[in-house]
Order: sequence, then C-alpha cells, then structure tokens
Amino acid sequence: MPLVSPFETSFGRIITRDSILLEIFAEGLIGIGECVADRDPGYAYETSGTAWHILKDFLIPALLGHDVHDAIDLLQIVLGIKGHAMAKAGLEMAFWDLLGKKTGHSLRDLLGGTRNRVPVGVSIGLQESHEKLVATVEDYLALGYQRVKIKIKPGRDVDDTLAVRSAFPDLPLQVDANSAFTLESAEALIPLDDLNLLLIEQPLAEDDLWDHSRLQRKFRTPLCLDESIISPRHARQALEMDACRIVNIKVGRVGGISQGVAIHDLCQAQDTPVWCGGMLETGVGRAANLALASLPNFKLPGDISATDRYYERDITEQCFTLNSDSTISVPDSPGLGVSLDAKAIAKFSLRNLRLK
Ligand code: SMG
Ligand code: MG
Repeated sequence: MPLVSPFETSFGRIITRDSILLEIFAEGLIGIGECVADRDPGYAYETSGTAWHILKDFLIPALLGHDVHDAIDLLQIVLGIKGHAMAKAGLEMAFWDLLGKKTGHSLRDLLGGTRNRVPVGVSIGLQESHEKLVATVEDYLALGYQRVKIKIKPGRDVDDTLAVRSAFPDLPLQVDANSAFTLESAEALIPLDDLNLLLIEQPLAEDDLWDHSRLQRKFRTPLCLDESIISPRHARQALEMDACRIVNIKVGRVGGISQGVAIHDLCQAQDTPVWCGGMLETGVGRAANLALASLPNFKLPGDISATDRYYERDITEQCFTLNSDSTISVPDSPGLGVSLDAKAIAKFSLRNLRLK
C-alpha cells in the first residue's frame, strides 16, 4: 500500500507498506487481524516473508481445528514456536476480533479500557533539511496534532531536534533513534537533555538492556524502550535495571494484545508510564492500537495518527480522523469494530492463501 509520503528512519526509507491480513473463520463468524511485519528486516528481524512462512507452516496448522476459549489458550498453542512475535500477534488479533464478535463486546471493553478517545501524536521521519523538518512539523500542528516525535540518527540528532525545539518552544516533543547509536556514539546526544523532551526512544541496540541502563544514568530525560521490550519479562528486567523510565508498547513486537496488556499492567504496578507505538498499520491494526491505548496507564500520546497521515486509501471501510483535542475515538462496535473494504483489498492484494 503506497504511503502518502515516504517515511524515513535510521534504518531506511519506507515508500510502500506490506502487511499480512488474517481472517479466522469459526462458528459462522470471521475475525480479522493484521500482522505488522514489514517487507524488510530494518526495524526487526521479522519480515512479511518470514511471517507468511511461520503462519502458513507452523502457527496456523497448530491452531486449525482446536478449541480456543481465550487468548491464554491461543498463547499456549503457539508457545512451542520460538520468536516471530509479529506473526503470532496478527493471528491473536484476529482471534480477539472473533471473540468480540461472538460476545458482542468491543475490544476496548474486553480489555477493560477506560476511555472513549485516546490522545495521539504524529511520528515524523527524517527530512532532507531543517527547514523541511520544521515546515513538516508545522503542517501537522496545523492539522491539530499536539505531540510530535521526530526520527534521529547519528549526525542527524541534536541539530535536527534543536531546529524543531527553537521553532516550537512549548511543543510536547520526543525523538526516536531506532537503535542507531552505541554507548560511545550516544555521548553526542547529551545536549538533548537541555531540550525539554518527553523522552528519548531506543537509542541503542535492541538486544542491549544493560547499556541502556548505563546510558540512562547520564540523562535526566527519560529513556523509552521500543525494540528492546519483546515480552513482559524484558519489561520487568528493563525496569529493574533502570534501562528506561517509559515503555513503548506495540502489539506486534510483544507477540499480541494480551502480552501488551500484561506489560501495561506490570508497568502500572511500578508507576512507569507506557504509550502505544505504531507500525504504519492499516485500519485493522489501528483499531487494535486504539483499544489497547484506552487502558489507564497509557499516559502519553500514542503513535496512532489519523488514516490520512498514512494512506490515501485504506483497507477498512472506517477511516480514523483526528478530534480537535488531538485524540482519536476508540471503536465501540464488537471486536475491533472495523470491516474490510473488499475493493481496496482486491486492489492491493499480492497473494492470497486459504488454509482449512
Ligand atoms: O505508525 O505512526 C506510525 C509510525 C510510528 O515511528 C513510528 N514507528 O520505531 O516507533 C518506531 C517506528 C517504527 C516504524 S517501522 C514500520
Ligand atoms: Mg520506535
């Protein structure tokens, strides 16, 4: 699916987005889910290709014909399959949608969400110049976004952030390095500490909780982990060693909605705020993110922007729009609360497989 504008991060530039759409057929109902793995292994090792393989050859065969009562059953069935969190999460999302449709409850209600609308921000990729970056931020502010995240990488860090901070002194602002620094090169980020940022996201490698805890000691600004938090256990260990003071939760990265809720609960018990990350989802994944972000410890605005920030045409019949208070309303129909636009799916589909 073509993005309305390219999205550039420290690991590369995304122009079109792949995703795997899942449908589970059971008891006369259809549950839908989205696997957020990207075409390239830049953000994470999983790709749409690996997810297709793991879903087709392992996850779906393990599930077919089983009685599954809740997400815990589902997790149990896939427990023996190591890794591949995004593939598992896509399937689990479809199961939650099915469960909601069967019981007549929205995903928000199934999860115990407490809000009808959730605060959101916008994530802005690397731009060709400071002028372009500031102009892009300005455009999103004019649309009503009240929190901005910018992407940084070595050599495009303090100056980019300073340009935005100087132009917008009071803007709630945060930066995301997508693991592009080392403990040594991250010294260059120290001046960020004077720019009143909400947080600094994932400066170091995804498998490096320890060096994040060494780095956090050098900053007053909270570090926030994204790529490094792949399970509730990683979240617990990160908090124990003070590797971060804020946690980004993404359903795909942590292996499903129920794992996301578990991380939310664990952080809440320790007074650590969380927020909902984004993977340039279609309307399907966006609906799940909104439901998750309605839980009470989602204390910072999510990377959950309006549909038109990503796609001219989405695959859901529903479009998500920004409310005037920089929130997006959480769907309240059963399950995810979205339905598929068959014509859009026919237009974008690259391949299709039905397993019985
Ligand atoms: O969905 O608005 C969005 C994108 C938010 O910046 C965003 N996501 O590391 O947090 C992150 C990146 C990963 C995107 S890679 C597809
Ligand atoms: Mg991130």
